[in-house]
Amino acid sequence: MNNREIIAGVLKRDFRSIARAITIVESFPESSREISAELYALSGKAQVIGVTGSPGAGKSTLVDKLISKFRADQKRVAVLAVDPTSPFSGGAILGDRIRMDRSSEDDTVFIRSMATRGALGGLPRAAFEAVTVLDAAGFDIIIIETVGVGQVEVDVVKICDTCLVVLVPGMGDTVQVFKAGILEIADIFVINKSERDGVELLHRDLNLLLSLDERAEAAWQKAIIRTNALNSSGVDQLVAKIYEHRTWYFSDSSRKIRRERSIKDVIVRMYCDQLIKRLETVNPERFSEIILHCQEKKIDPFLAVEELLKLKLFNQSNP
Ligand SMILES: Nc1nc2c(ncn2[C@@H]2O[C@H](COP(=O)(O)OP(=O)(O)O)[C@@H](O)[C@H]2O)c(=O)[nH]1
Ligand SMILES: [Mg+2]
Repeated sequence: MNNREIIAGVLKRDFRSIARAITIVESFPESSREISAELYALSGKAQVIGVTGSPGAGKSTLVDKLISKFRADQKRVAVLAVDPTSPFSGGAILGDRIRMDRSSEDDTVFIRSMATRGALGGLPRAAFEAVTVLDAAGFDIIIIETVGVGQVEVDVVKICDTCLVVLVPGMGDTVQVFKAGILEIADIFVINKSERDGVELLHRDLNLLLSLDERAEAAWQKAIIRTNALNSSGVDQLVAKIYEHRTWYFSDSSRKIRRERSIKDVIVRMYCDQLIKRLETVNPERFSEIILHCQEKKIDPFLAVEELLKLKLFNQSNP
């Protein structure tokens, strides 16, 4: 399949083409350019939902249930699992998986995992481009499941429109939420496994946390929803909240601000990648020499950077 065929396939929502396009943006960013350029202009309609939280919090189980609900509402759903361990073992998905393999016209659920390591130019860029592909393909809802609350996860979640943070009573991860800067980007807190002891305590902790959030925009009241992903209790309320957020988001200027921020993130990241590549290819001898001088304490790192900045990285004809 050449890029033309892939693009045409993506626009027809052909699953094989979509999978191919995502592989390209993930592993061959150089050749993804043509695909991205064309599809980017056609993207922007989907609601991108980030689902983050500690391993074992029940994200995948919850995503399974969300998919069923969205499908019942006639939505086309795509899932990017940024977590190789995500099983998606739920019955609803199993059926979808089988159908996915057939890649027939009426397929509505696309599931794909993305490697946390090895995505050239970083995972957030790859995820951003994968979202572009799925969005242009006409999925109404794109869910990104990402494990943990580390920096990479936060960066991935930044590209989402609606951010769900999944917490579990008794795991003490409210502190994590605070530390990792998740609080600012969370739109909906999900207390999963809410049948467990400690649910009231966690709910109270979260309320307290929210009341301390200085940046709380009056516009969107961050919500706390209790769920039990095993028996689906609370899932309807969660979905209602997700739709509510979409309505608000698409009508409020916050969307613009958030998109601006995430696009800036992605551009800056790509810019840095280019810079590093140039450093390594345009004048590798000088680059090595500067590193060596720094290592030998002839110059300090600040001076090393100044030396690097003097290199003419972009005025030369080599690519
Ligand atoms: N008791 C209980 N177990 C749950 C609930 N949600 C998920 N689980 C279980 O928690 C474990 C981890 O779930 P999983 O969805 O893989 O978590 P993830 O790592 O966050 O994706 C699985 O054994 C699930 O069956 C829940 O609401 N209550
Ligand atoms: Mg999972």
